Amino acid sequence: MLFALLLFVPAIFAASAADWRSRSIYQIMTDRFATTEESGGSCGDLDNYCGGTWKGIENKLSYIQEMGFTAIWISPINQNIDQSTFAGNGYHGYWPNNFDALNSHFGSSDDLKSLVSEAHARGMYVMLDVVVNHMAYPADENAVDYSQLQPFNSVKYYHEYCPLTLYSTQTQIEQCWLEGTIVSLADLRFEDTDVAGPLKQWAQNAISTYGFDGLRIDAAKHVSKEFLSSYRASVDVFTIGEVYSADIDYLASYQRYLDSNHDFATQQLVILGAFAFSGADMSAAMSKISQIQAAFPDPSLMNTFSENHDMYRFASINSDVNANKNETFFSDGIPTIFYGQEQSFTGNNAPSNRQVLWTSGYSTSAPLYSFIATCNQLRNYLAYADSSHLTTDMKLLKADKHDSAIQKKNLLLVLTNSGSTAASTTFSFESEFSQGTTLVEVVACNEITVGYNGSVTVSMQNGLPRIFVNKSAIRGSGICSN
Ligand SMILES: *[C@@H]1O[C@H](CO)[C@@H](O)[C@H](O)[C@H]1NC(C)=O
Ligand SMILES: *[C@@H]1O[C@H](CO)[C@@H](O)[C@H](O)[C@H]1NC(C)=O
Ligand SMILES: CC(=O)N[C@H]1CO[C@H](CO)[C@@H](O)[C@@H]1O
Repeated sequence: MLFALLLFVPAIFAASAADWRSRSIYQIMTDRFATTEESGGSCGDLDNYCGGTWKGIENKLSYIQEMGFTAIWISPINQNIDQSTFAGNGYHGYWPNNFDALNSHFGSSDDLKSLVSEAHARGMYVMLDVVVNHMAYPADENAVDYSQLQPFNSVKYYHEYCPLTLYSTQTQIEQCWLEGTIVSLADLRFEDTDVAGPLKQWAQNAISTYGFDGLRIDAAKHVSKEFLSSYRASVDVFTIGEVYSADIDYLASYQRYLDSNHDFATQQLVILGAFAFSGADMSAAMSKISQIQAAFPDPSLMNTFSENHDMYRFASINSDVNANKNETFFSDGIPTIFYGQEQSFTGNNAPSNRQVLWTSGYSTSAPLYSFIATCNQLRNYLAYADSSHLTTDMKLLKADKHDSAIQKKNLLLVLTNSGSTAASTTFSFESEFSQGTTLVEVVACNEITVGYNGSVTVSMQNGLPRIFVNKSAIRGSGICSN
């Protein structure tokens, strides 16, 4: 069935926000995903380099593409602090000390070009993670040797040291230094042209040299909105910002400066609220959806996710694999899965949530691998067949403590947080489909007919979601032989 995806691949050049809207993104931590030889030892120390490379990613693009993903997001590419004596190297990419050099652990410039061109040949976009807030030095703030940082090699390029302790004060958030535990994160004076200029120039060069289709801006909350907006204008590619906040209005305000932001509101209030915590109240969580839709300038461009490199893995909060099959894919935003999520990786705080994939015994027959593939296939098709699908907001039809029904145009999701061991129950509601419409249930491929005034009744069992789609809307897709 997956062959169908390849037919819908548009040509790649200067991807716009509208082009990104229909994508789904696989987030990779470059050091942890794949080695060049596609094998490699176990990683003794998750605080240090484990051996993943750009070549490794390139060699494993099929694993990602066969799950239906149409974009990847890779770790920052710059040289990071790296000392053999130092427990805590920048394997993750967020501790840059030289913007003029690539991170040689990940490979060569040619390897990176080759990864991007192979992704493009497959019709996949590549999003680059960029650091603009700070440079890193492996000592405390009094001992930073600025001459070692390139190109910002003088104290004049940095905000005067103050520890960021008051998260309620925007000036502190932007101008004080992030706590770097064992390293100093020297906070760049993004408001000065001799800092902002080179940062923009660097990004423009990276985009033109390697062909990246979008940027993910690390710690976007910690630079100013003015900087974000002029940076966005100068790079002229789609941008997703990391504005770590589940405050709906605060988060939404940033979408006026960047195309998109990670949707921490949906992640924490809706997804974790409905599915992750014991005693979760589906109805209370789902009631946030309309609030979120009203606040965001464009919910369809927000970035929906449930795990990332800084958060607890979902499976470490709720190990029930069926609870993990929920609405992430069919929210209004662009869905993103963090590498290993398809293998039900556990792990809470970093670095335990950043395990290596190659020693994990991963398999393409893992239950979430095929579930994600099905969800991607359906979303890719609906986006291709009907451009208004993605921009039609989800509508909550009904919710109680454990079950909910949500319609997004031709798609109907019936979700439960009751878990795998729950007894079978019946859930009835009125949909917006007209009486007599045939709905196909993906995965199982059975059909139901909508009753009087849109009514639908489904039985919920084993804590599994049920995903239905208007049969006429998938004609010719190959989905469930339609
Ligand atoms: C089902 O899909 C078809 C094709 O997109 C559409 O014409 C029809 O209106 C849809 N039916 C309902 C009830 O939404
Ligand atoms: C039909 O459905 C709509 C929407 O759910 C509801 O407001 C209305 O009361 C229903 N009418 C009847 C006759 O059931
Ligand atoms: C298949 C899928 O998208 N499952 C997601 C459901 O939501 C949780 C977070 O609440 C994710 O971790 C799952 O991957």
